Amino acid sequence: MLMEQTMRWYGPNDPVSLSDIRQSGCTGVVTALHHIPVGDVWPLDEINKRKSLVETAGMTWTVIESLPVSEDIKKQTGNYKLHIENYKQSLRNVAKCGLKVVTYNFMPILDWMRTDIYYTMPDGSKALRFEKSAFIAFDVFLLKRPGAEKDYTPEEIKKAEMRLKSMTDEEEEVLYKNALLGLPGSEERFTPEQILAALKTYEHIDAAKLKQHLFYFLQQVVPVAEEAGLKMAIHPDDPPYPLLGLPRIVSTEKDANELLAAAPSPANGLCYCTGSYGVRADNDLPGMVKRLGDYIHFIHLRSTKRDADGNFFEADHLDGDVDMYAVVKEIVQTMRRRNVSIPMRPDHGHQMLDDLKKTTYPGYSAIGRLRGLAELRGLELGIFRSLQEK
Ligand code: DNO
Repeated sequence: MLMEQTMRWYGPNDPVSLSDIRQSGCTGVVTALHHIPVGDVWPLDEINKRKSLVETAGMTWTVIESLPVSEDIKKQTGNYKLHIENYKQSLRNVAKCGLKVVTYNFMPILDWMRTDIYYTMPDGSKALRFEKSAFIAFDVFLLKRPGAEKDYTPEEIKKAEMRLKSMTDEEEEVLYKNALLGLPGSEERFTPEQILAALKTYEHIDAAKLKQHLFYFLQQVVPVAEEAGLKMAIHPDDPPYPLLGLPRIVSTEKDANELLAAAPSPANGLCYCTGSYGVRADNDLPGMVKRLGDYIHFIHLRSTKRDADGNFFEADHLDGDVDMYAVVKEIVQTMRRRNVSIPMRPDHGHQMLDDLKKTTYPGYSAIGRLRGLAELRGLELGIFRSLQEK
């Protein structure tokens, strides 16, 4: 059994069409109702509408990414009880429409964070990159987050200051914009005032507290998911460490084990993202598949390349620090043992060829993802066949 090949589709406004996704060899589509406000119930008719768009294009809506968790739920403030009830209802609704896997994350305020979304690779394609000094420059000197200096060493701050001085006004503006990019699927950016105000609301929430909130959320929603026959798949933090003073609690194998233990159920599982977990050298990626394989319900394959200064960029899918051969081999063995096909998507891709002229969601141009998918597909088939022959 091979992984089910899917790609993310941001919906009818996505410049990458369903037909593009189908031509790349996918049988499944990963999408979400980005237009429904976070915290509201996903109505049956909206879910069915999206489902039939995907089916008319000859594919299946395999995974929801994401059914987002509201800030109130993460902080246990305001309307969080109502939002949890709404989340349960959304779960029942998506299950009624025949969906099976629900991805979400528990990252406060921000989802992924990069300082550069057009980092030029030696071959001329563009990649996403996180540059530590640029990020510190943003945090300390542009955003001027109160207390930010405490999170860095004096050397780091000095370096960030020099980095900022080396930037043209235009580069500074671009850094500012990238760092304030909103959630995936939205074209909105936070204003500095909004982000500072949002950060303030987390002042009293440390990692231990945020974990309690996640565990409470899971204890509430997982039984509903289980009863409805769904699998929940939590996406890890990207990058997998605290940012802007915010706690991040899904960054390591230990974190994953804890959240699984907090609400034991076949419905409580993981979205295994090699690009996110892989930014930490202390995450043993193939080992995580081996040990957590029973709980992996969705897979994002992508590789990053780190350097000694804490920077990383998104490498080609089979390049970088992720040992993709070892990871895919473990996945093939896990699926064989479990007798299931786990949905996979090539996560991100370089902007390349014709796509360099187009505007797409950062990381989600068609051709770069197609290249990644094609390479991963070949790698998997090679491993699968050679294991069969043994
Ligand atoms: C990045 C994505 C994440 C992911 C969410 C899931 O491109 O992998 O933004 O969709 O964190 O909730």
